[in-house]
Amino acid sequence: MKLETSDHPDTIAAISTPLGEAGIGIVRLSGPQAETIARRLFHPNHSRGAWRSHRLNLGRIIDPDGGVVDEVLLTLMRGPHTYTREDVVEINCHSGYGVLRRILELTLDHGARLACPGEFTLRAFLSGRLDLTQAEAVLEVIQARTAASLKVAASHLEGGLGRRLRESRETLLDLLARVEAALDFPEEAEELAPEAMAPGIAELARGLQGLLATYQQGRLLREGLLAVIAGRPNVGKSSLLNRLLNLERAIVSEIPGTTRDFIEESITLSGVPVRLMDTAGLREAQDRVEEMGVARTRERLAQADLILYMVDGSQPLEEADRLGLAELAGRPALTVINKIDLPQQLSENRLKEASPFPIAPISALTGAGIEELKGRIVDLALGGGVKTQGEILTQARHYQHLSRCLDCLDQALALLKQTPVPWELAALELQEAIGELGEITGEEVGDAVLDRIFGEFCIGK
Ligand SMILES: Nc1nc2c(ncn2[C@@H]2O[C@H](COP(=O)(O)OP(=O)(O)OP(=O)(O)O)[C@@H](O)[C@H]2O)c(=O)[nH]1
Ligand SMILES: [Mg+2]
Repeated sequence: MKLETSDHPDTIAAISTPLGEAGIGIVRLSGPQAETIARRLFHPNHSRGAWRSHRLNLGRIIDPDGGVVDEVLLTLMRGPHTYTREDVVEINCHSGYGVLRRILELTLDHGARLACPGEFTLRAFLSGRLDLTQAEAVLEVIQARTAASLKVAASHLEGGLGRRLRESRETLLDLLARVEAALDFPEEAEELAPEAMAPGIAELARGLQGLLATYQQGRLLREGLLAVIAGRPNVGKSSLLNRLLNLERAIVSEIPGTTRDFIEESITLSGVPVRLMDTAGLREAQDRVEEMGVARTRERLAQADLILYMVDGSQPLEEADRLGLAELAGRPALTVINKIDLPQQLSENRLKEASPFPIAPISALTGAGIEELKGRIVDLALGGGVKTQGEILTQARHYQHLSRCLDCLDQALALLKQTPVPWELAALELQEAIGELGEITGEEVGDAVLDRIFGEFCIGK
């Protein structure tokens, strides 16, 4: 995508709704020619007041080759009170491949250019209507799959995160200005007291550290949590998957080694999207296919945000379980004792010796303990409850820049402790910290980064 910096941008057009059969589809135009193009195509049913801004008009799109294309509702929105701050036209037509394509074609014939992915939102960013965190939040809102992730995305779209980071950036800019002034006028440098400056930086860093710590939860809210069910064959892994899905999704049988590949399905627990994975039972494989299945289980275990290690309560703990649990040490995991409806052979004490993880007793057959298990999955993954209040980081890009910003602030604080204080170096660290925050909000961001961010959008957004 080429970023336009000229004073005479093109007028862009795109189909903004999914291309398919439905009640309504929308073709959107933005740019200086939007109204001119609309006037050529659209014949209002009532000419009086038809071209007033921000009004809905009933009329028809006329094909220059003859005939009516569709009856539509057209809205002309003159800038700057629009999504892009440019003139915007939205044509609500019937949604069908033929209709949408033809109307788009006609706008292009009359001088519009097909929009690049995310170009409407890019224009909203370039015109200053949205900061970069808000522009990214547009995609986040669209992709949100649960009420909780939508709430966080919507608050980003409101601009709370951007505001908070801009305030921090302003504070750092003030500090930097004081250091630089003193460097430019060395006679005043003595007035620079590191003791006066360090507490402010430390406090700012503490606040940003708190924000950084929200990323673990934010990422899970946005991307979902990968929970992998693992354990020896026949302990009831597939039965648990089915129970949590309320669906006979995976084959369950009394023959050990039934599941040979992994099976992934999505559920929502307390507003958190969970990708739930059933895997092939862990044991010495009996043939090539099972061997491949077990290798896949190990791969998925390495990627898991949470492991549900299942043991069979109606059997004594096996050496293989002890080894399996030991292997998981240090990982986020839960030991699930299944089949508690049967007479129990498993000694909880021995299990506790072998398992450093919290223990959840269930019966996948009767459903006992399943609600408690659901609660514990969410608690463990999020470290206690879902937080949707306050600012939460959800994007890897933001996390990286904020981490780097904090590294620079740490460096700056270390420099302030030296005598004499190497002020030039401290100024450089502050500058870099400011730059990292500016990358997040978009105040200091390169075209390549914008290309990457907006390239993820669909055309028409
Ligand atoms: N009594 C009882 N039987 C269960 C329970 N959960 C599963 N089973 C039975 O245990 C057997 C194995 O269940 P699966 O869900 O196929 O076990 P799995 O761990 O997926 O086995 P593999 O795919 O071979 O690794 C089946 O006969 C199930 O009906 C339970 O809670 N109670
Ligand atoms: Mg299975």
